[in-house]
Order: sequence, then structure tokens, then C-alpha cells
Amino acid sequence: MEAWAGHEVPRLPGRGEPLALYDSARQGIYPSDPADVARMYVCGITPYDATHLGHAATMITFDLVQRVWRDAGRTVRYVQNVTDIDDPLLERATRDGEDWKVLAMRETALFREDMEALRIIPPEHYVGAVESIPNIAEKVQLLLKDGAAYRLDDGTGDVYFDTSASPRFGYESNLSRAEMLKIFPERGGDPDRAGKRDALDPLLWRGAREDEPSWPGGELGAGRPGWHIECAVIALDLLGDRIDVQGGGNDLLFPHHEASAAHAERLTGEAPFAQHYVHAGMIGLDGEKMSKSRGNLVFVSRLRADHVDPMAVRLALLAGHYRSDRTWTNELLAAAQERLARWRQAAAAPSGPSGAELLAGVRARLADDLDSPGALALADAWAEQALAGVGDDATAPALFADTVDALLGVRL
Ligand code: 5CA
Ligand code: ZN
Repeated sequence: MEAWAGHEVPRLPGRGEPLALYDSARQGIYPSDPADVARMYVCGITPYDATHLGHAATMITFDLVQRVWRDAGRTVRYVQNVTDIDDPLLERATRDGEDWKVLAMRETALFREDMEALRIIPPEHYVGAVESIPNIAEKVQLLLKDGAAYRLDDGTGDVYFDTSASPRFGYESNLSRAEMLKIFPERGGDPDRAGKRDALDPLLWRGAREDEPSWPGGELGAGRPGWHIECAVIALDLLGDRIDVQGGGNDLLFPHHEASAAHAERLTGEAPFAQHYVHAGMIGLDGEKMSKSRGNLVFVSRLRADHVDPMAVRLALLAGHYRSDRTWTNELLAAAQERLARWRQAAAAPSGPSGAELLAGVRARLADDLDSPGALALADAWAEQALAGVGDDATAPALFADTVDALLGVRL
């Protein structure tokens, strides 16, 4: 699939610091320490509705990871998927009497526009589930041959992963079995499916049903892929074993990232699948998680249509720390619009306090588990002083603008 168009990122003087990030598996902040090449996989959209601010916040989080790595001199290999076939997409298409392919294409196109407007650096590979099906089917067959998967004998052709084949299962989410059992059905799992060896075994391949699209699966028979194996296979295929970051929102902590890690580790014999499992907090509205099923969505495209500057949207989302669940409010947006106007004014000032110090400060804040509120506070302080005529560094306003552009993705 085509990703969206990129844009030029200003080069900053010197080098950024190595990035330390919170890893959900180890439950602490550790250096991300990638070699020259950093490899990141981020779970992208299921395109049955427009991009909302929650998606935007998660994409901005991993955009910061990429920007900080690049600034530290790393080459970044970044892959993102589109779950362009799955139950929620088919359910929405059926509800609206629409062709699921048309729905997926339209919403994916809108997502690309939104990402471009928000100045998200595009992934190197933007990959759909559908185009990955032959590859996924092959890997499910390998898991079957290896004894890590089993076919139900009810004639459906459905294949499940045997979680007992993964001795580490649970290491990524750190949840108790009771917690897993509670969350699993809330996030697409089917604990009560008859014939499964364990309630938590996830689906790898769904045999063809009447009225559902299906694809050839070789020895598996016709069908379509399960959700977790999709991300495991796309990541392994394009990034190789043992990636640096597996990312997404914290709604993917379990079962999605636990199961895709288990699949990948069984396929490669290498663990852990990712050095860091990084999870962005949920953006909510009126105290509730913003989700398609709750219908409490603020769409990026809606804000754009209302002539809200996407850079203000970006600043509003960066005002909170990426890991905290937080709420979108009109006040948050208004404050971001004011901040953006102030920064633009300050960038046009004739001089200001040291630009090099500001750059070093912003680099240090972001390298510390993406402390964007800390980075914004430093930029605010610089802008306030520049506007008050403090400081005689005539190169500072341009460096200020380049710093917030390159590291925060905010073009003034
Ligand atoms: N296609 C799967 C991932 S493989 C999926 O979860 N799609 S999604 O459209 O529901 O979400 C796309 C990305 O946005 C995921 O990383 C998800 O964790 C994140 N996300 C979804 N809702 C929110 C929210 N309210 N706040 C923050 N991030 C969110
Ligand atoms: Zn995923």
C-alpha cells in the first residue's frame, strides 16, 4: 500500500541524546539503544471509521520516537499496518449496506490525509492485512506443523494458537490470568468457543464462511487471517527478528501485543520479539475512552474542515505525556491555539535567549521517555523571554523554529 507524503525535516546542529523509553514488559524506563538502524512496528488503523484524536495521539507518539532516533543519528526503519480485513470492518459495512472494500479504501485515504496534515513522518512500509494474506497463511501452516497451533474439528476450518506452546505467555502484559480472562472477550477474543484447548488461545485463521470474504490458504483451506498473526507476520517479514519497538495504544497491551509476540517468538525461536513494548495512553472525551463503538469521537478531518490548524491539534495532544490516559476538551485546543500563536510570534522576534541551550533542553526532555510537556514548557519559557526582548542571540529564533519543527513536528 502507499503511505502518505513526507515533508522535509530541518537538520539540527549537533546530535540528539539516546532515547530512553518505558517498556510495558519490564515495567520500567530503559534505553532504547538501537544499533545504527532502529526498527519499529506500529499497529495502525482498522479503517471502518475516520481518524479520531486517539489515533492521532498514538501516531504522534511514535512520530516522536522516530524524530528523536533520527536526531540521534539513527537510520529508522518503520512499518505500520492497516487491518483492512477484520470483523469490525465487515460489521460496519454490513450495518451501512456498504461494500467493505470501498469503506476500507475511503477511510484509509482519509487517514493518510490526516497524517500528512499532522506532519507525521510516513512509515517506510505501509502494509495492508489483505496484501499479506499469502504470507500469513504460510506462517500459520508452519505453526500447525510445529505443533503450536491446532485446527478445530467442527468443520469450520478455524485454526487457533496453542498458548501453552509459548512458555513466556504473559510476560508482555504482566496481567494475571483472571485479568486476561476479563479483558480477552472485550477486545475481540472468544474465550467460550467450544473445542479450544484453552480459553485464551487466539484465532490464527478463520475458515471461509458464507457471506464473508475469504482467500486461498493453501493447506489451511480458504479463509482469512486472525488479528494478532497479521501484525506478527508483517513485522517479521519487513523488519526481521527482534525489533526495537512494538507500538500502539494501551488498549493493545493484551491480548494483541501479547499474542503477536507469542506468535513471532514461536516462529523465529527468538525472544523477546520486541525490546520495547510501547503503549500510548487513551484519549477520551467526557471521561470515556474515545472509541468507534462508543460513538464519542472527535475526528481529525472534522477539525480540519472547521479550519483548525493541524499544528494546534498536534500541540494539544503533546501537552500531555504520551503514556497518560487523558481527555480532549475545547479548552485544551484553545490553549494549544494560543501557544501556537505565541510561538509563531516568538519565532519572528529579532533575537532571544540562547538557541543552543533551548535545543539541548528539548533534546534532553524528549530523550527522557518522550517528556513532551517538559519540552513544551522549555519552548514556552524561551518564547516568553524572546517576546519580552530578553537575550541577544540573533540566530535563536530560527533555531527555535527548527527545533520545534524537527523534534516536535510543529511547523511554525
Ligand atoms: N488495527 C488495529 C491494530 S493492529 C487497531 O487497533 N486499530 S484501531 O483503529 O482501533 O486503532 C489504531 C491505533 O490507534 C492503535 O494503535 C490503537 O491502539 C490506537 N487507538 C485506538 N483508540 C485510541 C484512543 N482512544 N486513544 C489513543 N489511541 C487509540
Ligand atoms: Zn496490530
